[in-house]
Amino acid sequence: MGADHVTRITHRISGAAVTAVVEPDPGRAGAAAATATGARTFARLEDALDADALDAVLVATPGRYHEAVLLPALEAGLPVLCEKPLAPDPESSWRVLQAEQKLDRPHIQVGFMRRFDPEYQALRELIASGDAGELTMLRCVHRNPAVPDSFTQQMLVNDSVVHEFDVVPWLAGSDVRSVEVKYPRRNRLSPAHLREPILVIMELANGVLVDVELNVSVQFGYQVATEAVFDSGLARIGQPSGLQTWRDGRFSVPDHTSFKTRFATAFEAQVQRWVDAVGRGTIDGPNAWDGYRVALACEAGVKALDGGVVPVEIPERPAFYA
Ligand code: ISE
Repeated sequence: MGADHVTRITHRISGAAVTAVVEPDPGRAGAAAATATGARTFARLEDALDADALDAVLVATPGRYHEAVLLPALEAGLPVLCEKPLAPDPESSWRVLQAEQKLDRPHIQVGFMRRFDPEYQALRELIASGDAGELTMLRCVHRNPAVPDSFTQQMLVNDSVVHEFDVVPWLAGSDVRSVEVKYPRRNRLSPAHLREPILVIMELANGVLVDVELNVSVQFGYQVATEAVFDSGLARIGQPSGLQTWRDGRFSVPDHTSFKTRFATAFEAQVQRWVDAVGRGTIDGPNAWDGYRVALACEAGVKALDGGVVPVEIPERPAFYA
């Protein structure tokens, strides 16, 4: 993701340039910096801060390293776009919130890029308009072609369903109240240590019921789609689209094979709006409080992998994030 963002900022985003790549592996740092003219490389964020080499930070390390870079970035008073998750658990996310609240205003935007996807935005508008009546259910699918061996059972929730834990409350205008996980028959093509697919069931505070099929070994492609069920209608987003062809007795429509293309528009809009917001001294997207709420839902989701319906209790939002 880091290298991807360097290319994006260098070639497609206006109003920002990559001035420093912070990466402990010198080979990877050099390769990423080579795509951005004039970018310097540093092994540690602290070194880049000492060299006064940046005025905003995009964090794309694995989630377990986020706190270690967010804290010095906040101490330096820099605006941050932090890839999801904010931090891997509610405790570390809370520490980040505490550090941020020493500043005059929120400085962290969290990279839940689905909120910038035009189809998700259209669905949210339809739900809010009430034109199809009240929303009753959301039926979500989240399918990856394959995952590396390093992908753990907990990552099904913390790395993948984490997106639904953000975008579902944003769509439905209501928080997650409980999480349950059901296991269908295992996919024999899953890595040996994974038990998946899983069916995640969320109950929202407003009574909307949500199911998410999370399936990370489907082989054929990358699909993220949602069907919204209303009193008087249905809406669907994320279906395969593009050039339809009829050839050799077959009808076909292209589908994605990676989140990088499925959400290309969303990633670009997210980074451009963050850059524009930094220019105005603000953020423009999900904040650290959203990241914290998602961390609470993920914690419940990980517990639910072992069975039962696990409640999610969200404390009152600090006025700082109003
Ligand atoms: C990955 O880290 C992402 O963020 C993708 O959006 C998600 O679909 C995938 O499951 C994750 O592993």
